[in-house]
Amino acid sequence: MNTQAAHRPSWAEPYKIKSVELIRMTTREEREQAIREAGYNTFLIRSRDVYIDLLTDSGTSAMSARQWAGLMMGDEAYSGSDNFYHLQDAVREYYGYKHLVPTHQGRGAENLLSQIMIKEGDYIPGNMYFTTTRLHQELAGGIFVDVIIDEAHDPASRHPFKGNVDMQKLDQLVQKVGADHVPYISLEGNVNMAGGQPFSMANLRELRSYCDQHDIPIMLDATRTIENAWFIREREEGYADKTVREILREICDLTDGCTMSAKKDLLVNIGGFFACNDEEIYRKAQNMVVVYEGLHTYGGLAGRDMEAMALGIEEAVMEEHQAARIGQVRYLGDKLRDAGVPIVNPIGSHAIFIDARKFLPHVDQDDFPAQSLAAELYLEAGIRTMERGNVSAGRDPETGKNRRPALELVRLTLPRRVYTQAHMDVVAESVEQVYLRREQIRGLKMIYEPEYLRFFQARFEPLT
Ligand code: P70
Repeated sequence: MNTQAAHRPSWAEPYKIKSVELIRMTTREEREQAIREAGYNTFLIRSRDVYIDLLTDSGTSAMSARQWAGLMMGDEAYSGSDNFYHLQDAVREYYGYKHLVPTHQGRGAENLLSQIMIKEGDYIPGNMYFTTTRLHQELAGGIFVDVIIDEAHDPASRHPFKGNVDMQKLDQLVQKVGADHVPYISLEGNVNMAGGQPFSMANLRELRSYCDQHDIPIMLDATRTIENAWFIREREEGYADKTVREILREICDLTDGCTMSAKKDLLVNIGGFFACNDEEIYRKAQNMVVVYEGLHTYGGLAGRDMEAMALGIEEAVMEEHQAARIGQVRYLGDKLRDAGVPIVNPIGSHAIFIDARKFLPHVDQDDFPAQSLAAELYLEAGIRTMERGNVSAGRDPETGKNRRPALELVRLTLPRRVYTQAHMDVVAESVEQVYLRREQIRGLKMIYEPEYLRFFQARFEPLT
């Protein structure tokens, strides 16, 4: 391995702190008022009322001094900004795709991909759904079909590659509907909704050869694929001596294009892109982006944002960065596991997922145990987390009923390069406190339900 950090047991940070942001501690009374006003939805709490913010790792990471310096290099031209070309070079070099269309964030790219490739009534297989991804597929007239391996739906399974595609499930779908009605397979790196779980290179190779036989493109959700590459290096035979950078490139070379929310792996506060190799798809994306995002050389971003993203790619593939990133998540996960708190195994890269069904077995899934637990964690210590269960899964469009997914989780998501080990200790202690009084926790009743992506704005009341 090429760096000191890669095989060292310690995960110490490869940076030092130059500037800090003050955070506020609140009283229990203040938090009670804040969560009531937020309708028991952590998305609706004001961030000034939060002590440790583990809502998401999206757009919340700390940029480096060189990225901040990069902002000053922003070439704010409407067209042909230098920063676009820098980003294009970086995407070509590290991800390997020929064509790049920037977008304001991930869902902007998902919109382009879905509108361009999906026809009414098409089926889109994927290794578990992601909320925005599936919604864009549905808005384009498609039907999402989950083809992830069964182990992914079992929080206790220790399968090292829970993000793998089940080739039989995929083949059954293709046999049933015909390859003509499968415009592409949607493959996510480090599957978010499964707990941040990777796919293996062996699985991707098998998928590639199947897709070649049936002429089905593979479109990657590259949002956390660098973290996926880390796990391949760690767990898959034959990869121990490869760099994360090499593995990332190998993954991308086995796919046909990607959507990207750069707000995660790529260490920026805003940004995303669509990238592909096919000329015709690129032309369509380039044309469509001017309708929804902006000209094809900025896609809704400022020049400075594209510069920070290009620099973020270089930092994200550094071994020592990923060692610290994943090391910190494991540190928190190990503490919780040692305290007996039920979490999803194996520990993923971006978050710890608490199994709310096991934590609150007395709360029915339609009374939203994960939502209720997230509210309790906020009340306990001002820690903000995110529900990833029945509220997030939404309703089945056919039956209109709550989907009641197998995974009913609360996500403690770690921004990159933001919190310290002492913060992790506070989080672990607070979760333990809530665990000790778990039997007193009741469910919630939904009193306002928006039509799209309801989890963002839904409001609740405690059940009495
Ligand atoms: C999160 C964020 C965003 C995301 C993702 C994957 C695997 C695409 C996107 C969309 C933000 C989020 C979004 C919806 C619900 C809750 C939270 N994930 N693919 O916190 O990208 O947000 O840039 O449009 O994880 O997990 P973008």
